[in-house]
Amino acid sequence: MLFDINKNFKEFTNYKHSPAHLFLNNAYYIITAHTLKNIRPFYDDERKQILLDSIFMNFINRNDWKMIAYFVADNHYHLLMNSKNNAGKLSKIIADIHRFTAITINKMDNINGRQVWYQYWDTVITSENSFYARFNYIHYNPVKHEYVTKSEDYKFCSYKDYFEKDENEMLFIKKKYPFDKVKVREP
Ligand code: NI
Repeated sequence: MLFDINKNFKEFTNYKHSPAHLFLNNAYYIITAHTLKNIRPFYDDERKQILLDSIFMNFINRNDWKMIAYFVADNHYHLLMNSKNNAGKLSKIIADIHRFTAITINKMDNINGRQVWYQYWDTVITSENSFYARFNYIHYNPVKHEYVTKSEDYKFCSYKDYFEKDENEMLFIKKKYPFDKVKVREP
């Protein structure tokens, strides 16, 4: 399998009676954020790249999270990540990404003070099935949102990288862990 994930799920079960929004180090998070209703600020490749770069810069370079899967669209993104030792910084990281990208995009489009982002949601993943179902769900997003007919053709999604590395394993995972019952917030 692609990831050695069992240890982390075991760690999570030790905490299962804790409040729902406790931040868990070395846990897998699915994170979704979308923009204010009816606006599509990241409407071209240049703008999507700014958002994706900011996600990588803030989560990975500045706070050492690990990226598992990502999808970036005109008006939302989904991430599957490991928090490593910086789970408590999640809301600060997101705030930094959203502040920077809003200012940058508004400047490019000459729109003063527009609110770009609406909200974000995070969920800790608690089982291997759930992990891979969400992994598949994120990777179906380029097709789901009608950007392309094959996910490997979409530039702003991690699927193409996995597909290039091991097409057969990706198809195996897709078959083994169906994502049709996965509930992820969508705009
Ligand atoms: Ni989506």
